[in-house]
Amino acid sequence: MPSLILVLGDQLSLSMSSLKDANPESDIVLMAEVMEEATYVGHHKKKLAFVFSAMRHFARELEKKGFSVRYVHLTDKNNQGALRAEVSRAIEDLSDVEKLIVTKPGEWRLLADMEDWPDLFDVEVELRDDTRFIATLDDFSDWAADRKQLRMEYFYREMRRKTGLLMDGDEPAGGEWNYDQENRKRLPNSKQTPQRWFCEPDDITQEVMNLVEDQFPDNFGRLRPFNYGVTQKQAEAARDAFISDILPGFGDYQDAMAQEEPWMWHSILSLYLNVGLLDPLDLCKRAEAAWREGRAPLNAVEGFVRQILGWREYVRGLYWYKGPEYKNSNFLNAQNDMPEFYWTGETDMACMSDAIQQTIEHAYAHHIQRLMVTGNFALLTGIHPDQVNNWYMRVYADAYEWVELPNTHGMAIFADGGVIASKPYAASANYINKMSDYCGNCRYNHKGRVEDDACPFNALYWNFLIRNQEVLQTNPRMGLVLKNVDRLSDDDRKQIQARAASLMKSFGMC
Ligand code: FAD
Ligand code: DLZ
Repeated sequence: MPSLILVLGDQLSLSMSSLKDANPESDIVLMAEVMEEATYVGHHKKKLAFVFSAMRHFARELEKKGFSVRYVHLTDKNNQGALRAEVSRAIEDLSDVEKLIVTKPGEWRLLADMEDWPDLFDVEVELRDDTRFIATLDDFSDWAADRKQLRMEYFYREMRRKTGLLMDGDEPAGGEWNYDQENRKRLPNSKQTPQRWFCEPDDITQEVMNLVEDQFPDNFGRLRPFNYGVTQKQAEAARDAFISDILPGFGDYQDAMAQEEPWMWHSILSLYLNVGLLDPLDLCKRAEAAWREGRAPLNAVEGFVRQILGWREYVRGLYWYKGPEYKNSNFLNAQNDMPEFYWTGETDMACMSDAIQQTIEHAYAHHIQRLMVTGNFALLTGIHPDQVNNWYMRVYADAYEWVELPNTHGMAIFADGGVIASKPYAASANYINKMSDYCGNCRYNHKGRVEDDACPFNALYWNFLIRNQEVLQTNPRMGLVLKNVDRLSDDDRKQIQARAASLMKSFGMC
């Protein structure tokens, strides 16, 4: 008897649990472009083009494998605009469907909706676990259950042991678990960044780009040129080019930033991983093989594997472990509005302008820009967590709540009070200057604190510490930094607070 298999826009893997026992002869795969998913946040135009084009290409792949695919285009006359309504319409139209099979979605919002489906539809509904991750959700909760602190590093070590990745017997390869200390080089002026793999849009992507232009003209971001891959084959080509040409340099400059250098040695693979065009375990194994065969150094490969086997798996586990209430905390009582320049990049702060302009252009910024530039600014100025989370969901091609939320809410703005980070990632211009060439190209002086031309990050940093001194006082990792606040004279404090207030006013924040 036929089953209807719903495949979502970020479930584009032939190995999906929903497809594992599918019978192409009898089963029907449903894929639907719907306004509800396209508008629950106002996605970047490039993300919309990427997801719709990747969905259309995946439907073709399924058809080549002999599946019947019921593909609903966004502008189809009868499109009901929501996944549940499209499932309902498909069940009605097909009349002999006995069972609906879906792999669980990546967001609480949609899972809550799907959990009502058994009561709504006259067919059996089977929600299957998403098996594309290296750790199961039970693995994560078993690990987390008796711990006071859920630090990524210990989860990562457990995952290394579990998978055997970068292990020599029971010991970590090279003797250390973590080569983070070797991943903090500044980019020398003379060093050229490498050429990257990109591709030209085919007819399907061109058609989707026209659709996005037509239906979402006011969304954030620049649509053209569009050069991301949209098929598994293209994602694999991007992966192979990364492993052979870029990975060897990944470690050294992992934390570095440079003006008009959006990619550095980063992989630009998150958008493919997150929709299922690449497999995370396979990617880690390929990176490990590059080290074992002498094609990449250990600090690079360990750093890369840590991002995927460690951070990516950890934030996903934590998102589901903490539940939908996780996003409601506001530990630092941040209440301010996001300044307009987050949407335009029009600010004299060279680092903010560059990170935001790249985001507009590419729907991409690398991790340190997200954390230590735009995230740090939001932390220091106390932008309300809902606004910060909303911004990160809207502007990046790889944004899905399971990965965006822990990174933003926990890592960047400490709104969870320390579930993820042991202390706030608050930094002054000193850090940005150390890790980038931004300050040399900026109209602000990175050394000044309260003068008219002083870098805003400095007064905002000190003001952040003054404002949050009491609530951070009990954090053992903040002791040293807060001692410096105690040393400020009354006059220093007043000047810092006055400068911070005047900056915030000039940014339209209060
Ligand atoms: P690389 O630097 O090449 O890293 C390799 C891979 O490791 C990435 O492709 C990604 O899959 C994984 N990875 C690296 N860091 C993290 C991390 N902290 N958490 C989870 N996976 C990680 N990543 C997303 O995929 N989607 C998001 O919506 C997202 N939002 C973020 C918001 C903030 C505030 C911060 C600080 C980070 C966020 N990240 C997010 C994590 C990280 O910034 C991106 O994964 C990375 O920049 C993607 O670029 P890349 O593929 O070149 O990564
Ligand atoms: C991101 C996205 C977009 C823009 N559009 C669709 C869509 O039209 N149909 C669909 O099935 N999925 C889409 N997606 C991906 C979903 O939003 C994603 O599956 C959920 O957020 C769960 O992770």
